[in-house]
Amino acid sequence: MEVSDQSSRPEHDFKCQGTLLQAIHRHVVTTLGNDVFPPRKETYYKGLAYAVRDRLMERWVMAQRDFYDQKAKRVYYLSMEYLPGRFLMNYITNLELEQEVEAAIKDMPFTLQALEEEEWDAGLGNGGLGRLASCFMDSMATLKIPGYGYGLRYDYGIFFQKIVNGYQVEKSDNWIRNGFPWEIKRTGFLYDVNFYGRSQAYIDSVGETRYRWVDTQQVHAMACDIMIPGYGTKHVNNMRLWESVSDEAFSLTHFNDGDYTGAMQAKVREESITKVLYPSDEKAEGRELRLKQQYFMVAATLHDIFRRFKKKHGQEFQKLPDQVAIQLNDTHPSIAVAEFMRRLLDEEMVGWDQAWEIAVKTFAYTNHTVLPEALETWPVELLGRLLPRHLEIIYEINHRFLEMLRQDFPHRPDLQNKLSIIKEGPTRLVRMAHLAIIGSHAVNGVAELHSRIIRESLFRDFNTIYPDRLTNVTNGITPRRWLRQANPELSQLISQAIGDAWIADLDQLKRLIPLADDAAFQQQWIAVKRIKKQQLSAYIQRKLKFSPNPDALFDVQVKRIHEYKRQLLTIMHGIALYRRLLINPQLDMVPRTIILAGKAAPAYHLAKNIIKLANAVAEQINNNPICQGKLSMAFLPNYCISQAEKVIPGADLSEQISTAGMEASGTGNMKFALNGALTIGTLDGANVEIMEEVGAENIFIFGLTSEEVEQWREGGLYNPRWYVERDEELRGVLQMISSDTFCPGQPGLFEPIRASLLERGDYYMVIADFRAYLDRQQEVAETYRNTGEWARRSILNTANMGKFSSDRAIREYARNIWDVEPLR
Ligand code: HBZ
Ligand code: IMP
Repeated sequence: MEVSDQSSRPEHDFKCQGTLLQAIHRHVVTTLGNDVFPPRKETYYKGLAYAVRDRLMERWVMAQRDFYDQKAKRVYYLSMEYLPGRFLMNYITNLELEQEVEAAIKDMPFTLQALEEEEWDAGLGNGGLGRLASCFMDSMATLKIPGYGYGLRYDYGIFFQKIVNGYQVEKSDNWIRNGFPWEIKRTGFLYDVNFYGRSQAYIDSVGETRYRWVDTQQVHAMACDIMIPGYGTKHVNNMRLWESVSDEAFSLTHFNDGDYTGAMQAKVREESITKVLYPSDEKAEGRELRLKQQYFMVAATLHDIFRRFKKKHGQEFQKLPDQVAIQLNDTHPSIAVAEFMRRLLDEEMVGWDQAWEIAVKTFAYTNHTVLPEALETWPVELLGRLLPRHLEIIYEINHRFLEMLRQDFPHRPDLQNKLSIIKEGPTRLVRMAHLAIIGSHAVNGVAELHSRIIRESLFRDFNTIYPDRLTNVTNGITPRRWLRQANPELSQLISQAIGDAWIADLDQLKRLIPLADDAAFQQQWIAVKRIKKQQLSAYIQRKLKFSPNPDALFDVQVKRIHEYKRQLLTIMHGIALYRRLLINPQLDMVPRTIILAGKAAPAYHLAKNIIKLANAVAEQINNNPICQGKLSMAFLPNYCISQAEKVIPGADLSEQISTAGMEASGTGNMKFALNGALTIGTLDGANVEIMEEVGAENIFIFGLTSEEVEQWREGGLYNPRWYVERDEELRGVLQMISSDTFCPGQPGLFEPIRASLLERGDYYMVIADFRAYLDRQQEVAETYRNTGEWARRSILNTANMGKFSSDRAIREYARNIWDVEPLR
């Protein structure tokens, strides 16, 4: 199908306008079937959502035309997870509609903020990896890069966390229950996705052996589109999430047999592929349904990519790498390498060598973790049963790869086993990271330190054989959501001082540097922080029924709960302060509120035990009169994007205290510093680069370095008991954890925590860093007493965050990995 060329198309051949209020009313009445009177929050939220969406739709169609007209190279970001959070304010911010919206609803009995609260977060991801994908969507659109985000539209996103009696309880997250006004469902637009069956060889018309995949079972993929507007541009990108729908033709045979319930069961089975997001981060999920999800996303996406390519370029597949870049967000979508080969070999009849060259030029892979338990492998048996043709292709890729090693590295026979895609053993495994590395022209880590660890240790031998393939792109965050939108008060202060160009060019924040020493500006800065702390305190009041004093130091750690992230250290510090007060109730200390939030993977028992400990300690501290006005602690339930937007701007101190070498990058660290929090952190992930940007004197660094951690582990040099014997306070804290101080009537409740530290070797070296951490915290408190000095450092943190804009990260991907240019 050819679309008429641009010369025959009128410049602006459609108009969908009118005032915003008219549009809201029209949607309330005609789309939602409601009366505009009396105005109800829920219907006005939706009416406004549709009205705002309309404004975008027109731009979106124009942008899509531009892609084709300019024959632009397109970027496809493949990710099993996205965490976009709420859309309403994002659209309003990026369309710069704030004032128009305020004017439209000025006579309503509710505020824009109240309407915003009507929206349920789209929580289609676990944590950093998913949120990074969403920040990248925002930056690609802002930079006018023709980019698509492809993923899955899970019916149930990351579970809703309740805290019941101090324990995490998971509730299903039925996020679309009240409808989702931002998506456009392409109900008539379905692709088949195949599973199972077998590979069949045949001789084609020119006498070549070819293969086809037969006797498969089919599921359909339906496209659901969400528009992604850029800031300060009319450019709009698309995020396409696939939903699985059942094959009615398949079920029809059952209906004809009169087996109504059998047919319904088949329908339910098929629809279940996109039913729910797997809730574990940093741990590979070995279940068949997870591999099905991955292949389902990949197969539908590549179908779309090939369709779009062929529409303009027919069978000229040698042009594919000039027209298409595919980025794999971790190994989760890496079966795409095999599917891409299958399409070229079996469906487009391209020869192996040419197909492989095209594949490698097209793919790139981002690694987000060094944790061994997170590196995905699939049993050969499972992959071969679900995707028999793909296993054959993987074998062939591996065979040729190992042959290349034999020829080019004859003196390194060890590489055969180490680098093979197949890991031999009682259960033979397919190593997805190896497939992704071999099938990509670029592999990147997400912070300098992480990329160095990848090159020198995790993928060291790959770095030897492909010396230019492993590279770095340090992560970034979008300043639109994480400053402009989450902190309008600070944004306004900054814009008053230096103009608003920083929103699209974050390096402009450097112009705040001279103001860091300006006493009047410091006062304004402190006043804004105080407002954000008051708002956070009110939020805590709503959630937990107590409101921390906004003059206390707000000490915050919010992220997924993980041993390597060491929430335990934060809790142990809280216990140590509490213990000091128990020993000396008159102690003069800087008032502090410790705020924690985060979800634990449902099967991660120790992480859930840590949540219980946090809640138990908080309850005692908050109810003990000696802590009044000096120390309080809050564990906020259900950490999610919209909660992060409330918590981060209210933080004074940002805790980024992972064991060095374990956190690939972190992006929360960037969000806090951008909002003027000072960081207490280890030399891990992007903290290292944050220190370089803000200066070592404006950040509180402590603890072992990644080199030390590695040496100590390898040499078996580390003995936590050595520290315990020498540190009376540490002993006291551990004693309080392992006694029934925080679990009266349930002795032994926190024994697993004590055992992990003292019996099982303290793998994450909590004990080793305890003293250094407490000393640094003491220094934090002393610094906080000096309000002017604290404000100065806070301003300098914000001022030096330019590097951590996801716009910078996307420019690096575009230039160094994708070779794409922004649209004209
Ligand atoms: O990706 C995170 C890293 O831990 C963090 O350091 C980094 O900043 C961020 C963005 O690069 N990784 C994750 O969030 N990983 C997951 O959420 C995950 C989800 C499913 C899995 C494995 C990992 O099967
Ligand atoms: P798709 O994502 O390739 O299906 O295209 C999305 C939109 O781009 C379509 O709905 C059209 O608005 C526009 N479009 C599709 N094909 C062409 C073309 O060949 N030239 C110009 N615009 C096109």
